[in-house]
Amino acid sequence: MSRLRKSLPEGVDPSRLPPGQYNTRRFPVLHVGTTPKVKLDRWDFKVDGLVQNPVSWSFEEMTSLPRVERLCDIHCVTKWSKFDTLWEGIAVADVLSRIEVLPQATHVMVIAEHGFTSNLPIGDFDRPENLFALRYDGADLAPDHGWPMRLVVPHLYFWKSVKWVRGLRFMEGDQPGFWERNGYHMRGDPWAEERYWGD
Ligand SMILES: Nc1nc2c(c(=O)[nH]1)N[C@H]1C(S)=C(S)[C@@H](COP(=O)(O)O)O[C@H]1N2
Ligand SMILES: [Mo]
Repeated sequence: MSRLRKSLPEGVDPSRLPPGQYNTRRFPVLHVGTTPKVKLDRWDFKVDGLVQNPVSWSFEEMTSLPRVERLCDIHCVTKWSKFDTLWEGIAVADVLSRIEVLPQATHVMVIAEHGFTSNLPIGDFDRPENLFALRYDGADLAPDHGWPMRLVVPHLYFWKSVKWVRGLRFMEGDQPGFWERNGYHMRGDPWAEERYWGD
């Protein structure tokens, strides 16, 4: 039996593991800076840039949107992957249905507490499996994993899944976010091993 096979949970299809990744059952915590102390009564979710109707939603408004569940595999650029992670939250598609994005917008900057950012092409952002997660594995998100809300974009490396998310800015053309300015790839497709600049 190959090493790759042995590192996978029983019965998991090895084709689910992208090149250069290993499987873990743990849930490592990775971020720059400290975990923000979020106050829900001062929390808002702002959408601006190239939109017809900039919005600012309170936590109550945001969390009154319909809930969805998603089961997905996640892949970190530091080479761990985790299978069958269960999230509950608000579908990105549902948020987008309430915003009129202008036709010239091509990318979105996802904005978090402490000014953390990550950039995505709109085509990677507007996918049915993406969600703004409020809960993981049946419980509210842990503060370290992004409480009260994080983005989950399972088909790209996990640094695009912005924790403590607070807003979106729609842009014409691409701009690097925090990790993308510091050596990470602009897109981050794990299946193409788009890890760092020049990959
Ligand atoms: N706000 C914020 N979100 C972030 C980060 C960060 O530094 N700040 N790091 C990213 C990186 S590099 C990874 S690998 C994942 C880790 O998520 P986890 O700690 O829940 O495993 O969060 C991503 N989201
Ligand atoms: Mo990461």
